[in-house]
Amino acid sequence: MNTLHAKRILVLGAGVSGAAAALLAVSKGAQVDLLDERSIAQKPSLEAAGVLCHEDWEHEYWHGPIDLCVISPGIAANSLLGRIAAQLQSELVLSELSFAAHFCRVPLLAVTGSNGKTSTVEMLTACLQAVGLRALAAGNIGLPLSQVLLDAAELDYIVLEVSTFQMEHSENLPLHRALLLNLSPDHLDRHGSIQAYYALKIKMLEQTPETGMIILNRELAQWKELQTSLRLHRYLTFSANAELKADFSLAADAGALGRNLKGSFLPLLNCSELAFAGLHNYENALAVLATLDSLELPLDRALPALRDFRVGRHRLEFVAKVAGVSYINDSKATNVAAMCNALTCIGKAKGKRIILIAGGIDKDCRFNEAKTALRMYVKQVLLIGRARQTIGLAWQDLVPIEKFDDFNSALTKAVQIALPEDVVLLAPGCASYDMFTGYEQRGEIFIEFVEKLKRSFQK
Ligand code: UMA
Repeated sequence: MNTLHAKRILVLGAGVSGAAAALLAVSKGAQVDLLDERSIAQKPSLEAAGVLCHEDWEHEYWHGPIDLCVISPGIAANSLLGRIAAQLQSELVLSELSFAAHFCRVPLLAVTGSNGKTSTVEMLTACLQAVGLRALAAGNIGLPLSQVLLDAAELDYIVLEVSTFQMEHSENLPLHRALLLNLSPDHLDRHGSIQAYYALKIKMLEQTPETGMIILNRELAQWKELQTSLRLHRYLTFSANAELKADFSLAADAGALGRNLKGSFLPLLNCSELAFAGLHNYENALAVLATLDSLELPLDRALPALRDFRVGRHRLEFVAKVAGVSYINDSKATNVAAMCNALTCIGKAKGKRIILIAGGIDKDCRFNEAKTALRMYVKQVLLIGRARQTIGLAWQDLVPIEKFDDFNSALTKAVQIALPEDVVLLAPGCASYDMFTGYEQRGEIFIEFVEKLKRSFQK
């Protein structure tokens, strides 16, 4: 599929993915129709490039010949545009990722998992650049692969963050490396069941050509659903659990990251040298080391980039200490597993001193799974958002709980009840779209509130 000359392509969704896919298709000679249920922000530039834009689309069908339908990741099967795709033969429908990947000649290093994808993609990209390679982070991180191809920069590697939304209509992804970080329930509202969600994660490994290689969490290496992929591919493992003796591992005393070779542990980096903490972050760094090793790159040249790496905003971000209380923003914790990581990471250092602000849109996650971490580390829970009743019921016998109609009231309450040495932690375990434009806005409002509080104490 190097040219699409005179092919009719229907693109569903005109966000960043759909707009870039439409332009890519036009650049390959296709006639492109682009549909969106809302107005199309980039309509003038898209039409100038030859894309036929259909905004405010409200029909459940599309008449007209189609050679291919490219679907944006945000379009669920049960949505209006999703139903248009469902009426087509399944082999005619491709994800934006899969569509773009067919034209990509740069080796793709794909990262998936329930948590830590963005940090790992950023770490891996930084390490490749430190080794002197031209690497770019793309995919679910915010830059669609179609856009990377349109920009046509000279690259040695593209590091792709891959979501299950993107995998729904992906076929034959030509991946050079496929990394599976971890698996825990998420996005069940979209995929319907844990099995369906895990299957989409595993699909990324299954689609990797046999010439590619898999890098996976040692804890997943026994999963029966993964055995076919592991039989067909070479693979390396990593784990923060030293007992599992993964290829890349944390030391038994948790003081270093290193590799297990012929029964011996060879340290590569001391944890005290790293600018980030938390077992989940160490595990991401181990996944990066394993990937670099699989590419036969000199690890010693990548280590400075790992040492200096800082995890992005809204991820266990220390905001300030005010009146002896630490305020930590982990707005990116949008599922229960990420929330538990945050509780464990802070709780291990501080004990049962956390005032947890949680809630938002429940993605059918299992709030019961946070029970142990709550009992051990949380003294009070302040709940917000649409899921506050559901979460309240799941946790009612474990910790004192209070529910709030708005974020500001919950934050004000946290300040009132926090004692010196306590930690006020925003780790919602839920999506944010019921009250905010995204997890970024939720985190920014938290930070603004804490900074204002800090200033009021300085007066
Ligand atoms: N639209 C419809 N009908 C629908 C759904 C969407 O018409 O039923 C239209 C919207 O009006 C809008 C467009 O489709 O104009 C949006 O398309 P999209 O939701 O696919 O979003 P994009 O802007 O293309 O961004 C997508 C990813 N979005 C989603 O998966 C929801 C971005 O991930 C990704 O960064 C980007 O492609 C580049 O690859 C975001 C995300 O939230 C950050 N991802 C989820 C997550 O990380 O949890 C999976």
